[in-house]
Amino acid sequence: MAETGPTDSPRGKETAPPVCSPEVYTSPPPQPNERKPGQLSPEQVRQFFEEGYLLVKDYFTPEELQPVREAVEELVDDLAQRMRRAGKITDTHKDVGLFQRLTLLNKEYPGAAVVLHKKGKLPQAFRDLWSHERLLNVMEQFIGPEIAGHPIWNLRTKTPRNEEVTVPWHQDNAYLGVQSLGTLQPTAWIPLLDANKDNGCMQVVRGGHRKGITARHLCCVGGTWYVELPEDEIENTLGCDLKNDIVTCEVPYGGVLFLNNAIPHRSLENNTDQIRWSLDLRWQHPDKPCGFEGIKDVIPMRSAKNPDLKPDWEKFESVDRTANQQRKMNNESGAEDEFDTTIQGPWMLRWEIVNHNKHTRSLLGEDKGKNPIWTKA
Ligand SMILES: O=C(O)CCC(=O)C(=O)O
Ligand SMILES: [Fe+2]
Repeated sequence: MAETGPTDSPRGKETAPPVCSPEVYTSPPPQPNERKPGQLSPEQVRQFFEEGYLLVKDYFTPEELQPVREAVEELVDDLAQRMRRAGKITDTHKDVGLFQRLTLLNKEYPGAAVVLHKKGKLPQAFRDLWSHERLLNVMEQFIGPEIAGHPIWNLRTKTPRNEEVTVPWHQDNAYLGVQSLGTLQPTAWIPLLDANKDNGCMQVVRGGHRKGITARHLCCVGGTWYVELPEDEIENTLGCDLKNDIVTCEVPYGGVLFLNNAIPHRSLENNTDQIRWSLDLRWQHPDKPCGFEGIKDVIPMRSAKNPDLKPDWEKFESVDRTANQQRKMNNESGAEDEFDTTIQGPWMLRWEIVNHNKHTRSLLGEDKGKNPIWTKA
């Protein structure tokens, strides 16, 4: 397990990087002997571990992703109807298509995009994609034959010019507890349309994972719940050269961007009039710490030891991840309100809070005595 840095830091705040675990992020496991559908070439596996990311175009056909688009359409429709019933909006914009409807809902009820992002419901099409045989064959190449889904997965509701869905520089490890520093947790980032620099595709800092350090992040950016990895940390602590190492990852529809959990990345602003929908799904070895202990467990998906294993979706879905995060942060009322537009999570305890907003302020609520590990920043 990873240790934190100096012990004289305020409890719950990390002021120095934890010890390094470079080999976790840079060493592939023994590769499978059999050829299986969707597997990557040895060169692609090498790139994932050496550069910290891998872009694969044409991984899915449009037909394979169509059910995912339809499931998102249904989620938006369901949200619109619930908001109208609750008197939050008057027009559900029923006839507006997938790439615009949520923007209109968000105009009438600012935060609708956040409410949907928080929802965390897994329609069948999302389950099928996450446990897709070809993706699990890739995960076997990255983490070995024991594979579980990580509790943090997201539907990104990236409406145009919306700070709340523009994610600043970070390492995914920064959103988790220090105990998972020794766990490789690859992400598949899958857009539901062509993602490009105009509609807010991802950028990565090539090689920023190699030291296996989670550098010092700050909390929280602007009016959001996001932590930020300052650029000087990326250069000085992670040893990257931002002039040369930033890679803009335009991913065509059907493509997948694989990300290592220690690589710095961000998403650009969406300057178009279309919503840049994407899903990010994560996996890890089922027995290793996931960094989200006490909030939600991993979901085992495939096991060489137990070839009959099937994901237990009902059990996984019975735990509301976001509401649990909020409860842990003493925001009981936010957890109960289905239209609450704030997000709180354990990362707010881990990093120094240099900017307060509505998301962090709830931590200062009446109930803070219940949360003795939190110290006012
Ligand atoms: O899609 C985005 O805007 C951010 C995605 C991200 O940070 C991730 O997949 O880890
Ligand atoms: Fe991320």
